[in-house]
Amino acid sequence: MLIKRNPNGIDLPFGSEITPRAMFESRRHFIKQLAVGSIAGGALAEMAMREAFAQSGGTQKLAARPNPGFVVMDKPTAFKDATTYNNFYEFGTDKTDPAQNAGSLKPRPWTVAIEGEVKKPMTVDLDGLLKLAPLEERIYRLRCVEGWSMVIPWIGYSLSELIKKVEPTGNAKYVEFITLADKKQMPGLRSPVLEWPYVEGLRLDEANHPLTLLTLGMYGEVLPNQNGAPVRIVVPWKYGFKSAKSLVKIRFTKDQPRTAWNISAPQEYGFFSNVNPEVDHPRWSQATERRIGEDGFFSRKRKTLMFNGYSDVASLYTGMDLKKFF
Ligand SMILES: Nc1nc2c(c(=O)[nH]1)N[C@H]1C(S)=C(S)[C@@H](COP(=O)(O)O)O[C@H]1N2
Ligand SMILES: [Mo]
Repeated sequence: MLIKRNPNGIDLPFGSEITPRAMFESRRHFIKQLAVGSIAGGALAEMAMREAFAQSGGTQKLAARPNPGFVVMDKPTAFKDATTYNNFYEFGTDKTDPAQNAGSLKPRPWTVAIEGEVKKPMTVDLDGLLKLAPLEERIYRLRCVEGWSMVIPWIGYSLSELIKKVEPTGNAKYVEFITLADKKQMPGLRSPVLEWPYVEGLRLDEANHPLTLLTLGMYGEVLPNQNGAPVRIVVPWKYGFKSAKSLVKIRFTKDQPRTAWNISAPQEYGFFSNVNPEVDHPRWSQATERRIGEDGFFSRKRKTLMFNGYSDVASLYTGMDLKKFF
């Protein structure tokens, strides 16, 4: 694997579309402007935030071909909202914690081990993942079980592309997603809010559904740390907690994997976790949702849609009682 180190100390993949020089120049310009006092308060806050993202690696461009077959028509959430209102308990449980604390995550070098019930287990590094299949931009809704949602232009490719490379055996029925748990990089691990590492899982047919996205970027850039750098899963018809961030291992199994939220509160978070306005969470209704960025006094709540609007997936669940398998 070839790695170049740019002037800002961020590791860059060789040959990717990055202009460290321009980034460096604009930072110098920013510092000069600061010195002569020509930046107003609001702009300053905005630039300071961009600066923080630059340091966390979040401004590396990532080219992708838009895939119009996987685009919702809703207006995308502002980048600022999508990167400052997050759930990533490894960095704290407040919505603003991940943006504040995830600077300590080192997304390079990084490897993902693929193992278990497969004929061709492999360990792949980030450049390997970036080259495994053509990168696509897809605009997906993501709805958190807490009752808020976002619309994000993700970059990645169907997880099925990776699955076919490792050739699951006839025993493989489920896929387990295991994420990084490193106390040195993740201050939230000191708290026992969840069992670490954060683990999620899908049935193999769900994992192979074309919507299930192996995700390496968003908004034309690599994933910001707080959004699950350098690689996560996005399963748009399921509650957000299924979309595990900062993946280090993908394991194919015979049995249904234990999952972090199911372990912590099985009566509240089932294995399937399909978005379903008809099945309430024991402590609140799931009928409506708040779109992040539309939180004004007059903004109405949106109706939550079955499978988050991705009705094509219904065929995965024919004959199943979705009230029982919530
Ligand atoms: N490793 C890890 N992945 C995670 C979480 C987490 O705490 N740790 N939170 C989940 C939850 S509850 C949601 S709603 C989404 C939020 O993703 P986003 O912040 O990128 O929008 O990430 C999911 N993936
Ligand atoms: Mo969530």
